[in-house]
Amino acid sequence: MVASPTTITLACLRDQAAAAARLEAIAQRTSGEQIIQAAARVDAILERVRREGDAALIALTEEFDGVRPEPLRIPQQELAAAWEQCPAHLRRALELAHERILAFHRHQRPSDLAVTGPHGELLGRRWRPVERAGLYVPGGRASYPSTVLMNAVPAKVAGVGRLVMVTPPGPTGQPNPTVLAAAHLAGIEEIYRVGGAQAIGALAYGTASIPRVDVITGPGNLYVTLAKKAVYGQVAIDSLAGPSEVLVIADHTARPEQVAADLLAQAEHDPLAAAILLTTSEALARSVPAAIEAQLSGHPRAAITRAALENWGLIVVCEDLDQAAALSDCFAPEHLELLVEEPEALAERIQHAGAIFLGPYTPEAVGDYLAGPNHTLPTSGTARFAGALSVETFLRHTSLIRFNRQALHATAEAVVALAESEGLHSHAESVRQRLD
Ligand code: HSO
Ligand code: ZN
Repeated sequence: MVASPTTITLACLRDQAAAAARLEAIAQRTSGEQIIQAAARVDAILERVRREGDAALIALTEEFDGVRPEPLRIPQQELAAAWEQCPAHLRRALELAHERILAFHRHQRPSDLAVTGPHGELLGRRWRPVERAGLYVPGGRASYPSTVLMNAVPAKVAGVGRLVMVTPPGPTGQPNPTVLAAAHLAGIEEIYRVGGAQAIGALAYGTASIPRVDVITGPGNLYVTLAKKAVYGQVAIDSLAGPSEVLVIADHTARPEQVAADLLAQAEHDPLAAAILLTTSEALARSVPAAIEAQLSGHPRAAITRAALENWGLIVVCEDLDQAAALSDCFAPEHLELLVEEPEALAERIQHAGAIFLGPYTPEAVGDYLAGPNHTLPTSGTARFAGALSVETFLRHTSLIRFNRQALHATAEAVVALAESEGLHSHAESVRQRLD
């Protein structure tokens, strides 16, 4: 145990078993009683949207957001005006981010497959975009223009025909103006002022105003996430996003101020955000808490940030980088920063992470905004089986099969044998009917 010189009770562990247990508790931080209660409320909201359509959206928005969302759809000229009114330096920043995200996602377009089988038959796979996609953008504290770009760009690159965005109105009735500006830049024309579980219900079932979509993406609070989970199957969803997390692996070459800033950059998102440091340097482990404290003084989001660090902050001193990599893999972090002498070599040893940021010049923030890869990443250990939001999220593939006479004759006996073994007479007959 290394004593923390700060008011922040960053648990600082040396004991690897204790560290693993603490990491497990951090990974589980959002499961519990609260979810069961929220899920029941979400079901009631979804049912109401399904029954009452637009009337439910208007009534629920008045109830939860305190404004009547009329008109429900934001007029086109308001989107253009939001772009015009956006300060020039911010417009340039959005344009740079948009360009870079677009360029990277264009490389993601998958190729169709056309394979020739042993008898000259065609076996293929063809990608097509979904017809309609729904993009959820949160309001309030987590209303991020960058998230608009990260969701809209892959949908556009995929070639989605109709892109519908929903976002809750602020107290004035207007959503966040920079969110609207980013939507305009990304070419989104259809935006409705509705948020929460009711917005997810509208996208899943359709109402008189809002079309039913094929896939819903975008982060949201617990209600939004539970609503996405509930409508999955009716529509596809990107993932069930939990609160954000970063895990930093650092050695003696890392600068404590930079490590502190990177941990704070995650913690400032949400009181439930997690920020973890695994280090081979005891000196670093000792100096980071003070650097955190220094950067927290006068911090505009100090309350959120402190809450996150107090509950979900952790520093672990590891024997070596292998041990750090193994602990990191157990956690399967959304964001993994490698602030070590040889980041590429360490990245090779990592199995599970949403995104890996290599070396001292790659703070997570560059990936959050404009590096190019998507910032919508698997959280809460789901990096074990999931990856970033991508162009494929908005595509689906169709198999293509064309047998010729020779291929059918060559395989007929096997098909008939399999069909008969399954007791499916007409399956066998459909092949026999085609033999000479
Ligand atoms: N780190 C967040 C994304 C974000 N950061 C948006 C700033 N704005 C979750 O990956
Ligand atoms: Zn961030």
